[in-house]
Amino acid sequence: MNKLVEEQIVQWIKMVAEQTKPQTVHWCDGTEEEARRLEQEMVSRGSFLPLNAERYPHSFLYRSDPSDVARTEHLTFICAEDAIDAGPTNNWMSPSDAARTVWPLFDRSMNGRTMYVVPYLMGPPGSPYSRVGIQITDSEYVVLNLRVMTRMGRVALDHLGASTDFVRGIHSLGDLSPERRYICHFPSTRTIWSIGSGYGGNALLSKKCHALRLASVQARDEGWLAEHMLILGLTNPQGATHYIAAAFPSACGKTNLALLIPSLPGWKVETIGDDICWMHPGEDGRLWAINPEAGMFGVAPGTSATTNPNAMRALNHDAIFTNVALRSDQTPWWEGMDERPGAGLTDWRGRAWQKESQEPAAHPNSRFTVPLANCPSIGRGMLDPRGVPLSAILFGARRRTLAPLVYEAFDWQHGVYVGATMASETTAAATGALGVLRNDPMAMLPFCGYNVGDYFGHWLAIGKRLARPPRIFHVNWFRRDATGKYLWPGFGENCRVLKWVTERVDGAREAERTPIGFLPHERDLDLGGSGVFQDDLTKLLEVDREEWLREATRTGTFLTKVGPRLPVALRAEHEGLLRRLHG
Ligand code: SAT
Ligand code: MN
Repeated sequence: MNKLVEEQIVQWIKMVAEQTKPQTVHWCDGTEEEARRLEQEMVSRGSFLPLNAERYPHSFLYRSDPSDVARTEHLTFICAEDAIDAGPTNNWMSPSDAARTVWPLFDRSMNGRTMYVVPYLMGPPGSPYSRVGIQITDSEYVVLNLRVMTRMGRVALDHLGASTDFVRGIHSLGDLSPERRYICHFPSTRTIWSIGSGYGGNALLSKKCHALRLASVQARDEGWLAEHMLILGLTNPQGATHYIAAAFPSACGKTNLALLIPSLPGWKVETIGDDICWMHPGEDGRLWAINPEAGMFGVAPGTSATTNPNAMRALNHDAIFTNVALRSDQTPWWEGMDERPGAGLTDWRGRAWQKESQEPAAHPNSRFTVPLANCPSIGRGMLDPRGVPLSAILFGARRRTLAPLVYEAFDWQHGVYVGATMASETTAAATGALGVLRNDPMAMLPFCGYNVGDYFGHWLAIGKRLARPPRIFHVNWFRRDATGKYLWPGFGENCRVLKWVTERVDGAREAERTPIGFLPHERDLDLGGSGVFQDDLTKLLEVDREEWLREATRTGTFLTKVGPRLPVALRAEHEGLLRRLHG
């Protein structure tokens, strides 16, 4: 960082301090000593509970305010100058309205607290694709989480060099009242204001606010893509590796897929990222991906030694747990963990848990924060400044009906249509009703920082620059039968689908052409030892024309809502699907 850049940063910090009036200002260096000191402060204040030091060394439980446990999409705004640039899927607030109504909430909001200045780097050090942000916050919990999720301190300022191109994030807990909670994004000044929440995606501004909402705008301007995707490497028994990126809405199994241990002998998965992916067209005509993050902020419930052994190994040391339950031996517990909770369980709010209470002991959106370096499956590609070249992109939804286990798009343009029109059932990752089907284009509905019609156009434009584009697939692990039973076992068995995906990429498998795309021949999905019945596989690969026609009507309504900026090519894809379904 040079002198001029430093001056700019200091000026900005002074301006924020004048508004928020903290007791002191502390520049975070990201060191071990600094983290230990903050942890001790949290422990002595009672905000951090040290966990059983033998079973969970150097790990803590944090309980958030019970009204602050998930992202609040209705309080999240894109503050573009013109409403049309936020588009039909975002809440819009004009920058002047934000200045009038939101900025005053920061007035004295840090009174009596320390203001932390957190420089962070998104992406591998030394990568031309990495970006810097500086987050101001008055929450020690946020600082400690950012230290896991990003590369924090000196490394970020060094990366900045003589550039002032960094994202400015201002975060304050305020009074934590949902009435005075706002998460505002200003694309033109690359600035974020977040007040009234200490929860993950609302408060760790590096994550959704920077690496998705603002980065998506930057990516549009500069010719790349910022996506809500995991990245994994899949190596077959012959030793050939394919990299795959996969978009799923929040709490639909990205972390489980990214850390998968294949049930098929001889296959291996390495983890590059579990939530966010920045992709750049390379000179070789391929699409190259980096993970901007350094840690995982994973959903705890459902994580177990059976469903995700790598996660269980990653989270039993140096972890922060948020809103999980606590056993009497000071170990964390959540629904879906294989181990029994035993007597004397304390629920996520800190109350004695009653078995009869019907309420879950851990909050359904409870989380673990751990460095990706903890993860046994971590891949070396995660640190490669060039990223990893993608062979395939998966779009995944949570659908109890309709969507088959897997199908492949005809080409890039059709794949963009498949991603753009995906719909998924809502989860506990955001406040609001659960299990409601909604369109969630590319799993970016809550995270695309600009007009979604322009976003689709940008995807189409990127495809034109790729001589060797990744193939695009749609997957659904969540299909159920009439009794509600899941038809597919998921987790480690998902490698059987990934295997077919890579075989398609290698040109080693024929497929069946259907109106919605290419489906596997039943014989080509290797089911040996999976326990899946042939009947169920038939159902999993079924394309019901009537059902798809009803879906197409729903999709048509969504495309109309996208409005005048919907690319004509996607309208044409829609017409094409209708013709094929009628044909
Ligand atoms: O809370 S986060 O937004 O970071 C997690 C998620 O919802 O994907
Ligand atoms: Mn996510």
